[in-house]
Amino acid sequence: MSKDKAEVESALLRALQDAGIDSQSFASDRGFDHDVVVNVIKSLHSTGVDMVDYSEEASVHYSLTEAGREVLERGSPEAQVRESVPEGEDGVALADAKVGAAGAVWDEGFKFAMQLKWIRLEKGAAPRVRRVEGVAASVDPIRDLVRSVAASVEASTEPAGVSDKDMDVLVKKRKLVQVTKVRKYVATAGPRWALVRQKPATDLSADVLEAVLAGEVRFKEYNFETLGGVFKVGGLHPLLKVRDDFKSVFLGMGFEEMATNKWVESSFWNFDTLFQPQQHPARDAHDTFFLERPETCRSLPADGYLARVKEMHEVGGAGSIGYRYDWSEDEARKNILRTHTTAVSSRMLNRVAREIQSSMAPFKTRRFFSVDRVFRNESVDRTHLAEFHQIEGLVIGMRLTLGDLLGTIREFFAKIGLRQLRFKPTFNPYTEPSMEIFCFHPGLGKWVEIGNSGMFRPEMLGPMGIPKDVQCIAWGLSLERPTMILHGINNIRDLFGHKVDLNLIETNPVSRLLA
Ligand code: FB9
Repeated sequence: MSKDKAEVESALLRALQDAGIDSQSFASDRGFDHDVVVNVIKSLHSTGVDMVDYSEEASVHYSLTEAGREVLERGSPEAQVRESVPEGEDGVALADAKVGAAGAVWDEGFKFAMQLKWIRLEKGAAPRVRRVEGVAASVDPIRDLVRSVAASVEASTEPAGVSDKDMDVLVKKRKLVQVTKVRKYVATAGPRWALVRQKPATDLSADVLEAVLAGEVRFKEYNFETLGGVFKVGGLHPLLKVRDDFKSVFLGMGFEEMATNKWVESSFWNFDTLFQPQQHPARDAHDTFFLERPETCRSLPADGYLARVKEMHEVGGAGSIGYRYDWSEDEARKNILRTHTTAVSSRMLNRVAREIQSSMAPFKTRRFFSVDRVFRNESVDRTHLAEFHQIEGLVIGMRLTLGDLLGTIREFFAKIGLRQLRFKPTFNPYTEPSMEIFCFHPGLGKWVEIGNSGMFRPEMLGPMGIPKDVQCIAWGLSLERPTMILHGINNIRDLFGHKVDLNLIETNPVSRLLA
């Protein structure tokens, strides 16, 4: 505490021993800064141990203007005019009086002196001014009330015995006194007043507890209104928050998360196992990022699966006529950045097929999901970059139908509040039937495409060895689109990339899909 503040506090606590104080008088009597006095009063009150009580009052302070000081020094203009008129019948010529001792204040003083009947004017060819003698008690000697009020104001900022009406004239009409509105604090000793500040107890120890029980100390009151500290900490990127929400939805529906840490994938898993022909335009360098190093994948399956995939592409099987072309293993070995997480789904399904074949137990439905980055060598625009996060869900089970796919999709999107859905037939190389998913977005007031879906083809599941009565339904969407809509972001560069506004990443209340 600064010396001034400590001195004020000590003087204040001593003063309160005898009586209450008002901050204005206390400060002016002791030459303290009024703001410091007020701070000390409030600080003692907020110690939480009732040392000092106070109330706040609005009051008015009067002080003399420059003209008021002139009056205090020389008397009011009317008194000066009266004094400038000589005693006796002759008085003085008006013309002489105007330039006499009261010349500087003649106009104002003459008017008031006439009103007070301190002087009288004898008109004529040569007007003269005479004193009025002995007519009223105020006249001889005159009682210069204006000067006496000025003296009262000089003596106290709140002069007693001056009527509001008189003060109003001096303030508004004659501009001899000015008014300052001030707030004053009337302080009194609280129930736990002491000459020295009492610190409330904030720690809990045996000694403190003993002192509290003895009534010597009190615990500091909890302040439930106080705000917690704002800590500048890192924040989750909105995409990751929405990713968490979708993961929660999947986990809540009994889905297991697939491992998605292979961003570099072989064309075999990304395309061939999905029955996507090697001439498909999506496999062209204009749509896919091919790696230079390592250009090819060395570890393709050696358990006959590759041969079955090759056969399915070339001659078909399981009711399919295949694509009737010479399937190239070299093409399949080309390394790429995966273009969809369906490559991950394909690896997982192949593993499930191995489990089915190696287990005698009846097959139980399995549910898997993935959320991770995928890469497309496409032209970028306001809403598309060369990469995005794909969300994919799949269910593999006995005799699943399109109805199961529709129902699962409805259940999934309902959990993020999208219930008004429509399905539109479409084509995917690896699913049949396939459907685009639309929802009517109340916020946007229009139908929005929210994903794609389908039943994996037998040409995909067959070479894996998945039994014919086991089907697999799947759907996918992106992470960026819902996140951009949630944040009202129109340009994906405001969400993802080096131009992102970091404030978006810190505290942003909007960024959850789920309540
Ligand atoms: O996410 C997409 N749209 C979307 C999703 C949610 C959403 O929520 C808002 C709160 C309301 C809003 C919009 N789409 C898919 C549709 C379009 O945005 C589309 O223009 C962009 N698509 C991406 C691919 O485009 C290069 C989104 C991405 C996409 C498309 C298809 C799949 C996954 C992602 C798939 C699949 C699939 C199909 C069958 C079997 C397995 C996977």
